[in-house]
Amino acid sequence: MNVVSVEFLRSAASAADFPHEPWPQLAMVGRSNVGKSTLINALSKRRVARTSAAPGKTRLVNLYLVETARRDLRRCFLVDLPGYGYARGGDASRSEFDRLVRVYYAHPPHGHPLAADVFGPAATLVLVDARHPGLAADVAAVSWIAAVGRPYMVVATKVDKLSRAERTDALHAWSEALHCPVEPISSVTGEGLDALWTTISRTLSNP
Ligand SMILES: Nc1nc2c(ncn2[C@@H]2O[C@H](COP(=O)(O)OP(=O)(O)OP(=O)(O)O)[C@@H](O)[C@H]2O)c(=O)[nH]1
Ligand SMILES: [Mg+2]
Repeated sequence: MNVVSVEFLRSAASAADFPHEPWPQLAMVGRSNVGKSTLINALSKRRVARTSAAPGKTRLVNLYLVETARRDLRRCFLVDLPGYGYARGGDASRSEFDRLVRVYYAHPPHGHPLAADVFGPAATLVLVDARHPGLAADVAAVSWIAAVGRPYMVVATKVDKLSRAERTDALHAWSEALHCPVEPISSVTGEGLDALWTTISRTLSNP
């Protein structure tokens, strides 16, 4: 995937800050520390998003505008959302996202009959940690996203930390738990990222 440029647009703290531009938005959803911001950097091949070994780094809706050399997807937004599972009190099975994320999903994407002048996500990339198959918070998040009714795909991050045998078992367990395909990726080795870009382009260019 040829990323021509990537630019941090802004951090959205309320609905007025969500994009007004018509480019399709891919929202990154996942537990805190699963690797959302790191994946944005890996997909862009630049260090634009702030990452951290401590969970809870991303608190707002961070918008990254990507320009690509693909004819089917000239521009899109990669949207870094706050992670879940890091609430005070540690309610790991919480099934609803933070208020800001729910407001974000209440906005239809550009081209939708109800769309106004502020747009929400066209599709979602759900990230789960390959090492922890079937976590309740992730299962709940995927069913929440599925209920939104927009396209979504699931990737299992950090597969570089698993042996071949462990990874086969983990991926099998993940797709059983979520009842959908789960693609292995690693932002460290780059594994699965070209295929992921292809899926992203196909999804965002055919709403
Ligand atoms: N080994 C390995 N480590 C990874 C990978 N992706 C992310 N990490 C590490 O996981 C930690 C968390 O990554 P972040 O990208 O900050 O996680 P996040 O999902 O954005 O977390 P929040 O902002 O708290 O929601 C960092 O130490 C990353 O270096 C991966 O594919 N492999
Ligand atoms: Mg982050």
